[in-house]
Amino acid sequence: MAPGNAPAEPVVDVDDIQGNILAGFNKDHQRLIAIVFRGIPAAKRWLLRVVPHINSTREVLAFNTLFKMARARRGGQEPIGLVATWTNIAFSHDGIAKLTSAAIADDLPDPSFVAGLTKAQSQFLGDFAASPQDDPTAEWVVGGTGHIPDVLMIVASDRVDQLVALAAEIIPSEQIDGPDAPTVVWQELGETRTDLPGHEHFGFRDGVSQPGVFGLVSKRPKAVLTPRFLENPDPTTVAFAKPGQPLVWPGNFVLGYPSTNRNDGTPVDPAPLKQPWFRNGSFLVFRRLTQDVAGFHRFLRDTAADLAQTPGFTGLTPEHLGAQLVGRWPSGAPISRAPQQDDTSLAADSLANNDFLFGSDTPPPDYLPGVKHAGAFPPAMEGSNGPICPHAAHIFKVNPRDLASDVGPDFDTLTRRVFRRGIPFGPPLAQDSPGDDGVERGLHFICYQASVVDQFEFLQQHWANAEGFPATGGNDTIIGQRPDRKRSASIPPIVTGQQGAAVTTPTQWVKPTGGGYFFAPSLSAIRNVLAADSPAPDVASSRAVVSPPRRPEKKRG
Ligand code: N7H
Repeated sequence: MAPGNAPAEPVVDVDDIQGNILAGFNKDHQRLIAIVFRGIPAAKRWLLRVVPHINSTREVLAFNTLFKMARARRGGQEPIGLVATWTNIAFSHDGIAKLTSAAIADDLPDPSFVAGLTKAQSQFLGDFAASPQDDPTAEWVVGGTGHIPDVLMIVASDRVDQLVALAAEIIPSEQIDGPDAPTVVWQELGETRTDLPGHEHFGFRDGVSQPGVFGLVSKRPKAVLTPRFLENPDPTTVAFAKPGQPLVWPGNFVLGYPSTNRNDGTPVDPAPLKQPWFRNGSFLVFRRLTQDVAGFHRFLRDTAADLAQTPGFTGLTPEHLGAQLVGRWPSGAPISRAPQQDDTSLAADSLANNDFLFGSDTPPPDYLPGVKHAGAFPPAMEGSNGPICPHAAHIFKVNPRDLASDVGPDFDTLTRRVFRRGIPFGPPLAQDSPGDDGVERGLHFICYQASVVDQFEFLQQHWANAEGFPATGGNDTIIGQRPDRKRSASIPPIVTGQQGAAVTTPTQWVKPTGGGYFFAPSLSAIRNVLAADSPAPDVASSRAVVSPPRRPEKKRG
């Protein structure tokens, strides 16, 4: 975008926004803790005790920058001893209603958050139940009907011992917070795979594609939140931070900032918030998704063996079919740039592994002066040789990139982007396992957005579940859900000039087994509104109730 034409980027309040939203903890160990309030005064006392531990965007950004610098100087080796342990917190509608009032909680600008991830909302997402009348959340381990937690806490660390120590200090305790202290109703540790770090249980690298955000971390014009590597000379097209990483206005992730116009990408002023303290908050969607790893790989083996007998798919391997269903190879290399086989060097290059378009050939990136880049990989030729990536592939279904979707141009797709902060749970299935080992495993899917309705729910219900949206080509066979559980995907041939094929899955390998909709408020909102007005301890306790002294708060801009 030419400097003269570029709209001014807002200063984002990185001291007030929780750190996992825009910066991302990105830790190897992450525990989710669901909490229910009993007495409200005790809940507020506990919250006040926890506030100093909740990490801001500035803290997480600073650590992530330091870590990347140290790792780069060591040729990619992880710096020893540079560890951090973080916490963030989010509240369900019920949790906010209890700490304020039902009317105030109803003021939050998202009907699905207000409704909660209840039976009706879960049915809307296509979650499976034995019959249409049954409640799909009935068997959930967390968040099912009648069991919605008030709080979801995230404690994440590079070291599990430090995670355990911090969690022990900050979870509610009757000794510290009084006999009516909130109760932990569920908790579970997510961990990066030790056998394949950074990969989810099906074997694919995760966390490769995240949006960039317009915005500054201070009034200095070059202090950008998302580092910039590219020139953006044409203000009428989507602007990119890195190749394939579009810039989205911060109001699509955090309340109270300009958001992206779905027709032309220009910034739209934020709608007035009914409560000023909603500013700097973000909606968190949590889905505990169990994965049938053996079932997925059995399907790939059987289907690839069948298809390999046909002229369009001669030599098709299970790995190649998996790459077509995801849109990336296990390493993370996009099939649009590596159509025939995995390319681990391409996958490892963060300036190349997202540099692909679906609607046209991808032009060479226009780097800013001084940016070092390898750039020796073949470009994606989806325009001339495509479609290479099936339109049913998971990464196409949830982000059709430059290709206009059923609801609008590429600018509209920007408004659907979310920040994903998930991590696997459960042990990996042994590579040589002949079948399922009966152990539960899956993904703690977490994403942040400014609208659950227009972002997470839209991606899941309108695109992933559908056969014909965002473009014709079938269902998302990874996360799409249908009442009969069968999903179909059209796969382009891997042999030029031959026919493609349609594959149909017999079952659903990813199943929701828990979850909820939450609001991650700003630090000042937690301290000054949600934890405020704590009266003296409600119930006499034999031990002193430790409550930090209250100090007058500075007003934030
Ligand atoms: Fe997905 N997988 O292993 O196949 N996802 N996902 N996801 N996902 C992505 O780009 C996976 C789920 C998105 O910008 C990759 O990080 C699995 C839900 C989005 O190109 C892989 C599960 C939703 C993207 C997976 C799961 C999304 C994305 C590629 C469940 C939202 C970015 C690596 C168990 C409704 C797309 C990467 C882009 C990428 C997998 C869930 C959304 C490998 C196994 C529920 C927006």
